[in-house]
Amino acid sequence: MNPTIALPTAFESSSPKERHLTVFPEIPLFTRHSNNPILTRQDWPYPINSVFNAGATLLPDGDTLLLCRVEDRRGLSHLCAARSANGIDGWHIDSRPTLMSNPTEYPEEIWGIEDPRITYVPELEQYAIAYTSFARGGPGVSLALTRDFRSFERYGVIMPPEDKDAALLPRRIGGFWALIHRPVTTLGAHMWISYSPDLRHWGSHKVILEARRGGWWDANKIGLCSPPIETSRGWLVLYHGVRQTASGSIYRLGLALFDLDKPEICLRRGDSWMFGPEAPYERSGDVNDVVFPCGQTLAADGDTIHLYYGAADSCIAMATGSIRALLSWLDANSEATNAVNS
Ligand code: BMA
Repeated sequence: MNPTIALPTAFESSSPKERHLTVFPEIPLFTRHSNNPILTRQDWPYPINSVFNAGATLLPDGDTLLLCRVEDRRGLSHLCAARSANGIDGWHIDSRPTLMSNPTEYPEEIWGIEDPRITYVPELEQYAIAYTSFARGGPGVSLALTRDFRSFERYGVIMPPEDKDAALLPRRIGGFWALIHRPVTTLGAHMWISYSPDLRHWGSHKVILEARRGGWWDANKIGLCSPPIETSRGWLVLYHGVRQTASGSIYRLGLALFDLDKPEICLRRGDSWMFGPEAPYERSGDVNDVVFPCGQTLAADGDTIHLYYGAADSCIAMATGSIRALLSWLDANSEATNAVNS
């Protein structure tokens, strides 16, 4: 549920001179909650290895629902719902897995299901969950619809391997559903958009944002984080960039803005990352140095974002940000562009 955000003129573009002065913001764009991590494996009602990378949404009663990726002690993942009145604590966690892989009917899920992104789709009056299905062919994108996070209509794999990091836009664009995803091709690990008349048949595939090259923080591999946020200026997209280092990968977050009516057009892309692993629970875990948001909720003010992210592939944390501040930062830290690459 992403209402369009009206922006005051104070947040219009700043000059290139200011841009250089504001590359590293003094005020963090996202503030970590003091209770972090808000969910760990110790909270779980059954034995697990880890809980991370949760999709998020607000339910009609105002509760926050997280659809968490839970890794069991075989190393395989399933999804489990946790509900809370304030989105911080007092979680009611389903006593059993909410959505398990079903390899008999869906062989693409033989090694589990991961990293759900939830989009509420008003036209369907349902939530669409795009998640990673994992099997011998590699990770692919699967889709399921639900009204209540108790029963699910599975659409099976909609993007074959190797593909992941997908979310559906909440409404049709020019009559077609639109899915952002991240296939890996000989071109690299870039973000693409595809369109469908019925959520089952997909085409008009286009690259929308390329991984940069060389020394950039987002060189070689990027992917969508949480579902795009609709604002009056465009679709605001958080994406992750992966920096390969001698001691492993670092997953950090960047920002980009895409045209509302033609979401394959990138209007702005931030130069630097704006959130990265710093807290101990982000720096150290099953996979060190990872922040990986799969969902956010928007407060009643229409501006405050509660960003839910997996930390070090071990636990779930929350950080608070402002859509206005993110757009203002993007203006100050990017070039306007119509190109997919920079
Ligand atoms: C990505 C995904 C995420 C994971 C991240 C860091 O490729 O598989 O699920 O959090 O790697 O391990």
